[in-house]
Amino acid sequence: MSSIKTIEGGYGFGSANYGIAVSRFNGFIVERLLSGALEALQKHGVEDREISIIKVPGAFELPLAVKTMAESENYDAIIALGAVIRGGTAHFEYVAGECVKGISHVGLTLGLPVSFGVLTVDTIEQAIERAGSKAGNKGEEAALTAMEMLSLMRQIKG
Ligand code: INI
Repeated sequence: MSSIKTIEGGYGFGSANYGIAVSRFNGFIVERLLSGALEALQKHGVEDREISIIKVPGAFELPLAVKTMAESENYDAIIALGAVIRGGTAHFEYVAGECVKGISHVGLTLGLPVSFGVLTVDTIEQAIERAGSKAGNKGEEAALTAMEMLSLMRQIKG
């Protein structure tokens, strides 16, 4: 058997505070992502008191909210949820682009897991598919990723 050490994250590893930043734009989709994220956290033993939900107007506002949450040091991991739908906006590229860039920047510069549960799709149908029907629930995936990355970072730091 190999003696090489392998470190991999997992779920259900002890207490942690999760902040979920949620955009209200396209709320009928984003609420489904939020339900998926909450179910995933609760399924793995996260208590309600360990979860805070922060609402912002749209996906463009998510980076500032996520940055402020990270700087507050009140959260061990942050999950960003939103839906940018090309069919519904002429400035899709700008909103989606700034959102992705800003959110990833926060995770890298402030050194905590920030998972990206923001749909960037062409149509409402595609958004529905990714919000709990045919193509899974991206909110659930983002929550699982946040837990896994937090567990991984705690192990790496030792
Ligand atoms: N915000 C979204 O979250 N999704 C969208 O699809 C969207 N569209 O279609 O424009 C959207 N726009 C609002 C934007 O996020 C900001 O709230 C707004 O520009 C004010 O800064």
